[in-house]
Amino acid sequence: MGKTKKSAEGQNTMRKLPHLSLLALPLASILFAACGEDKPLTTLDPDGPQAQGIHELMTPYIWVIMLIIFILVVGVSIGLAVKNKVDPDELDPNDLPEQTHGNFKLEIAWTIAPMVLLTVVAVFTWQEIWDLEEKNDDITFRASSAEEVENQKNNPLPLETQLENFSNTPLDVMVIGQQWWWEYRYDIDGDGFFKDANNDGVIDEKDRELPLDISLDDDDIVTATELVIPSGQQVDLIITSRDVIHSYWIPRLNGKRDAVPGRLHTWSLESFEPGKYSGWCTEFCGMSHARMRMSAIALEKPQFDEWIANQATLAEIPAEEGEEGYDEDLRAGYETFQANCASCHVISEPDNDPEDNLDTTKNGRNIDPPLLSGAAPNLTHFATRSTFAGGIYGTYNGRLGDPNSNDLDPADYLKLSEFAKQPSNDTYSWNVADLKPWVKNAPEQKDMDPVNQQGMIAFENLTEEQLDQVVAYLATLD
Ligand code: HEC
Ligand SMILES: [Cu+2]
Repeated sequence: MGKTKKSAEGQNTMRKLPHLSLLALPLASILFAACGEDKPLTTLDPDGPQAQGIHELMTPYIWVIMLIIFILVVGVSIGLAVKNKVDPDELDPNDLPEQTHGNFKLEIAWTIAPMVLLTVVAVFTWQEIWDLEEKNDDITFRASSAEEVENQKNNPLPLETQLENFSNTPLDVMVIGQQWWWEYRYDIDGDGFFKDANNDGVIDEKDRELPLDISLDDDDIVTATELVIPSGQQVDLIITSRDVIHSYWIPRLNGKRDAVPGRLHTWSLESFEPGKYSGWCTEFCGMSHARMRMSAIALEKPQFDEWIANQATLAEIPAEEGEEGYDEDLRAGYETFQANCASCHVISEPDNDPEDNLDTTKNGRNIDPPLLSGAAPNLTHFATRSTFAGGIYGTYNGRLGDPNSNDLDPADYLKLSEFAKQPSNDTYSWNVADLKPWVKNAPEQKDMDPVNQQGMIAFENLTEEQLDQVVAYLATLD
């Protein structure tokens, strides 16, 4: 053991250094994480009863249990280190501490203590899980009898009555995950989210078990990415998927719930106040999983009713040449859209030709769905959404269109589409800079695989003029 004092000391510092740098990394990341001004995904700032319940469960775990364990472990370590401190000058490498082998009492203690602790944790966690599940019990899958189906078909209620009934009924929204965006469906006519897909005269679980692209009711309001809800009331969700497993998560409103193809999962959200609540798909779902975002937009109930009433309207078809209000560019944009885009995207518009009845077995689309997933975002009211492409781009320039901002002025949100019509407005303007490259070559803007029927194809064949016209037409979808 011919070690000199110097080399022993050198080794000590060498040994200490990596430990310090290992500590610096987590410390720095905690510090930097706290610096972020916008924290769109925080669970620590709940704003609804469900999220608050989860938060209240978590807080004592962190601050009581973890703090006690932390103090115990660190305290005992420091205490022992201080108690057994040896002056390096007097260090005798052969003077080993007393060697012990096994300590029955200690081992029993440190087996039982965590068991007791975890049991306590489990009881409160189960309690919370049950509370959350109980909230979902309200969701009923409406089954409609033969008469109801017949009646609905022959005497549909006037839109005004539908809206009134809708407003007075607790809100259910269907949420469908798809590579790589979320679809929302509002059952505006009150006959459920499904139709009599197997043609046996009733709408029941047999229809719900069929693939989504034939079982879903075409009459519902269909939108994407932004889940608009009334604040201050519970909204029940029915969550499923068209392709792979996704997971729906709006952290400030509730925990996560998986979207599994072929299954209908129930979940609920409620926000205390109006606002924008960001979310992200949280189950790895392929190439653009990291770009599959969404948000819940909570509005005061009267404003929500206003929003729904607008979503329930059909899109306007730009006037033809010779008709009043003819705009050459808009009409050309519309025609380009019909020729290139309508095979995937639905825009619900008045159908004047009864002969032209869409094949109801194909979910309102008159062609075979060209996508594996079975759908592309419904664009009927595209200009009322503040973000697009799975919430990664703003449809408008300005705060509301910023995917990373949680700012929401509900009044502005409601009249967003008006800003599209006044390009010179400096608060918000139609985001041509992101929309045009998207229409031209979407796979270049967001990784997707259109060859394998996942996502949108590129349109390199469209001229600059045609692209401008299509983007201008999209702005009319208010
Ligand atoms: C092969 C099917 C297909 C065709 C054809 C298609 N799209 Fe798409 N489009 C999609 C899919 C799928 C998405 C969703 C992609 C995503 O967000 O990951 C999408 C997204 C969009 C969006 C964003 C919608 C939103 O709310 O997020 C716009 C706008 C759009 N497409 C416009 C067009 C236009 C204009 C055309 C015609 C020039 C077109 N699309 C042709 C499949 C298609
Ligand atoms: Cu996903």
